[in-house]
Amino acid sequence: MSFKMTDEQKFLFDLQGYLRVEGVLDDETLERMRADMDTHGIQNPENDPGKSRFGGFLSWGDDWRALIDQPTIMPILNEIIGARFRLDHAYGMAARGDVEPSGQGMHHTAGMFGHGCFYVNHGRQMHNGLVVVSYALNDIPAGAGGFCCIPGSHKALFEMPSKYYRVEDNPLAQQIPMNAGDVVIFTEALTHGTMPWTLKGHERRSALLKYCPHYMQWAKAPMSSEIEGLTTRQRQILEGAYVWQREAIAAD
Ligand SMILES: O=C(O)CCC(=O)C(=O)O
Repeated sequence: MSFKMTDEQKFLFDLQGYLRVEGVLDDETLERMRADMDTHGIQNPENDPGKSRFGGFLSWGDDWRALIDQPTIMPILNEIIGARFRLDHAYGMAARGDVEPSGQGMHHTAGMFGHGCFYVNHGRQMHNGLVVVSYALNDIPAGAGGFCCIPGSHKALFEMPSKYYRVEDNPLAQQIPMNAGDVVIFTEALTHGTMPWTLKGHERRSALLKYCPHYMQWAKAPMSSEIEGLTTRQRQILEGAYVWQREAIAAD
């Protein structure tokens, strides 16, 4: 990789289980991507995380495919997953506040090693199972809802009492505000969920790309790498899980 995750980013990701990176996508790109969502009929989404998901966006154009190997994010994936990271699956989330509010309960904990959710350190090297890169395509103001987590829970050693799995009335759950164009990267080992979206007339619009080590597959099947317009490197990142003679992802 041509540039590296900074020491401060490493400290924060290790400490919190997530990292916010500001200003990854510029305004013109965001404008085009939101227009693509409108063109593809991502309208009137429900405020239910299960029903507000959309897929297929890697076929929508270069702006979307560029998320696969986004230059600011690649060095971070390289550090926290390893040089042979792969994209396992991807979906978008859209939510409105003028329909029945509904959140998605907290899920996953540090102890789920066998399920692909893990966070461990060997010396000063972090290792992760599934890692989520979530792009805010619209502003996510403080208190609006959306992604929330219990910072530091990816290292919890003891079983979490069930009351801390609630997204509401949970003193440990923190919503993570973001500006359009910011990214939050988090390990799935972090206890996290979705707070109900409360803003009327302003949608949550996010794209979530989920990566994992080259030896692991989370989804039932790998994503198709037969999508038109993919670069050689993007195709490589979409390859299925295998180990023998797996090549490292090139920086450029
Ligand atoms: O972004 C969100 O609202 C939460 C996403 C989530 O729960 C997940 O990626 O597993």
